[in-house]
Amino acid sequence: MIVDLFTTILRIGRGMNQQPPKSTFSTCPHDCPSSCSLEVHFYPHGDVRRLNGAKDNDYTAGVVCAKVARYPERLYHPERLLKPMRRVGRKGEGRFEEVSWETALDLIAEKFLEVEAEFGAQSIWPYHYAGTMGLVQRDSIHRLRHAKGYSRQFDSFCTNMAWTGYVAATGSLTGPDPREMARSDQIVIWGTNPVATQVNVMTHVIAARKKRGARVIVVDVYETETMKQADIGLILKPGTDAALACAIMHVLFRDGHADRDYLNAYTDCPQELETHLETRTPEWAAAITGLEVRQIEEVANHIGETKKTFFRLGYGFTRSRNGAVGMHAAASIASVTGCWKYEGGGAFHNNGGLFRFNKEMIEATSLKDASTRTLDQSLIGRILTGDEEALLNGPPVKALFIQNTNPMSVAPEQELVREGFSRDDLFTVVHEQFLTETAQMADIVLPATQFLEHDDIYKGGGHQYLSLGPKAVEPPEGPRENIFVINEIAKRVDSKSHPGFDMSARDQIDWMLQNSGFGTLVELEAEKWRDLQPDFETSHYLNGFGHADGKFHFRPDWGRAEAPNKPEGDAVFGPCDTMPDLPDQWDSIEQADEIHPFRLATSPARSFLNSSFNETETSLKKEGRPEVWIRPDEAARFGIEDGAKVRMGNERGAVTLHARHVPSVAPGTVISEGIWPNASFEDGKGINTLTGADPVAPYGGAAFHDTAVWIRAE
Ligand SMILES: Nc1nc2c(c(=O)[nH]1)N[C@H]1C(S)=C(S)[C@@H](COP(=O)(O)OP(=O)(O)OC[C@H]3O[C@@H](n4cnc5c(=O)[nH]c(N)nc54)[C@H](O)[C@@H]3O)O[C@H]1N2
Ligand SMILES: Nc1nc2c(c(=O)[nH]1)N[C@H]1C(S)=C(S)[C@@H](COP(=O)(O)OP(=O)(O)OC[C@H]3O[C@@H](n4cnc5c(=O)[nH]c(N)nc54)[C@H](O)[C@@H]3O)O[C@H]1N2
Ligand code: SF4
Ligand SMILES: [Mo]
Repeated sequence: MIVDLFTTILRIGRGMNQQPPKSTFSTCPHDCPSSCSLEVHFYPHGDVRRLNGAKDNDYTAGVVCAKVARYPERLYHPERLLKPMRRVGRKGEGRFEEVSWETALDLIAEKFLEVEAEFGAQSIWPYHYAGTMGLVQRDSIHRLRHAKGYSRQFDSFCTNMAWTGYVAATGSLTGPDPREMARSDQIVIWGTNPVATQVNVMTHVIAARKKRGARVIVVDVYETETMKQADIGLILKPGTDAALACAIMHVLFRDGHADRDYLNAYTDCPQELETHLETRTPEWAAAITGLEVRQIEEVANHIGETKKTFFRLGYGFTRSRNGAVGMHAAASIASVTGCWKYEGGGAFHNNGGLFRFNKEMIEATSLKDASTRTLDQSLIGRILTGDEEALLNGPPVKALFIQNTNPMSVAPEQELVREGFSRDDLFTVVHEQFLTETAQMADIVLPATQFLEHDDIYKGGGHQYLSLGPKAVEPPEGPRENIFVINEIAKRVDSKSHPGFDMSARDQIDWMLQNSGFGTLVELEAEKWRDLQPDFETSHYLNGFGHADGKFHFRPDWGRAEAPNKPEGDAVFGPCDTMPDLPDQWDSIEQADEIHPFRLATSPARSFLNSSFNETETSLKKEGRPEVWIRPDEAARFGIEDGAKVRMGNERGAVTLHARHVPSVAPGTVISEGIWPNASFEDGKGINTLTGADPVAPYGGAAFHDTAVWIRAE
């Protein structure tokens, strides 16, 4: 009796302690270089109230973008998927009926086994991308793929040209500590729009301006929100960045700003570069870029005179058919001035190379069969419509299992993508948080948890932190995490066994950390995040660059260059043999012509993240409607009034949207911000109707900002 009473008191006491906490920490899972460390605040009843940037993380520094600060809008969205569903209407009609998880998983397994028996395992294509950047929930799909010998995926949407170009130069996907921007005298923000795409860059840039009066230079194809905050904005024609870089280097050599000691010690062929650049004058570059000679001279002079110049090189300017060459040329400027030597100097793109993990349990790498074909994710339209070359002469794709991506919206060559997804003989499973345009094409739709409802671990791209995102709240009844679905399918399809299929997300994280020399989960949990920035000399390549000869390469061996995204085997993409030997303008872009007088860049919208957040009302309201921005003088020549409805098209298709007159766009260029839902365009065809999927040199990638178009008033 007394014992009973005692335990009751204990239980009550414990119950009180178990009150939901007021706040906890997490990491933003979205596909964004900032990978912000978050504080998550709760209501007393346990629901998430708001998110803000962690103040005690010195990269995030208390700041997150507005769309993530409003996260409860996405977490508690009334249209969130809550139940597994099976299609009852025609393909794409959007009519589904609810089924139990058990039924849904059994149906999937039955169909996958049937397809495998008839067409082979490679006719099933697990298709994913970076809707969550968590290593466990994003990459576990490979475990199923490798255990079954399903087709592999070549990731080409995003990073290929940028990483290849940077690593061709430096030999390593690392660089100066991005926090050093705050201690810089001049920051060149090149081909990225951080106000929209990675807001934390601006925190450090603004600190440098306030504390040191640093100058901010922005290079883009129109006046972005970032450029509006700059001291100097250079608006050039898309795909001409290498010409600008060459002319800047020409001036640096000409005017005595080249650091000859640095060049001789740290670079492969400075003399050849100088000779080669003799004809790459500002006049030459002005004709290509649309800039004025005076602008190029001015910026070159600032770069020459300011030793502590930090080049923050983005992805945007590499989404062109010559993107790797552009990135390599821009990074080369830092090696001509030798600004790598200084704190607050050098050229930074991404820190992905700092994170070296053993992912055996997540990915079952040991089960990978090198002979299994690797299908290019950007070519999904061609693949689903039976293009032999895109299928690598293998069997047709008869079943898709999709997590973390929305190809019916984000993939290029949408006409083919739509045709492919509409096939009656294609069995499509989509595991999603919302009924996206891809989920609408599915045979089976499965509801997914959101990041606050599952455990995961994240690595920085735009910074150097390894961060944890522990589960913070219970999901509603229904949605399940990615690894649940993967492990349950594996059980049902006669998969090879692997211990990874029996591990929780926390077990996975702990195993990966321990087997990669990063301690344990419990240790990381106590720290929340860990700073992996190497020492100053290493970060600034003062002990040598990443290539075998320790030099910065002005002369990359395109086609043989080492790159993080280099495909296995000898595959080369695009006309590799005509790539320039030294930094130079390379005319491989989709040129404007009489029929297609404009070049289109599909720059990011601030309130969307790719196609994510285009389901939230606040973001939709802030962005307005799909538009194309055109210079008033050029619009006038084509009789296009401000606000007019227009058709924009090329050989790949046409879209209907509204024109807006914007004077600060590069000549001959038009801008359409954001990946809007297809349904927000008048005839249901979205912006990627116009973009091409042709793999670009040297190692693939989609040239989303490199599209020639015609425009006519409706
Ligand atoms: N709000 C928001 N944030 C995002 C995203 C989003 O869609 N919206 N997407 C996320 C993803 S997946 C990624 S990979 C990153 C990408 O982030 P960024 O590195 O910023 O790259 P992009 O967003 O492709 O484009 C950046 C800028 O490049 C410009 N640009 C286009 N062509 C050229 C060119 O030829 N030369 C130059 N100099 N500039 C050019 C565009 O106009 C745009 O302003 O952002 C992430 N963050
Ligand atoms: N026109 C044009 N097109 C582009 C670009 C461009 O600049 N212009 N940018 C390209 C680039 S850089 C990229 S990276 C791609 C990105 O394209 P996507 O990879 O498709 O990126 P998101 O739109 O963020 O879509 C991710 C989806 O994953 C879902 N998701 C998020 N978390 C989870 C989860 O835990 N589990 C499951 N099952 N699902 C989840 C989200 O709800 C969302 O629908 O788009 C490319 N497309
Ligand atoms: S800036 Fe990027 S990483 Fe940070 S909260 Fe926004 S989407 Fe997430
Ligand atoms: Mo991306």
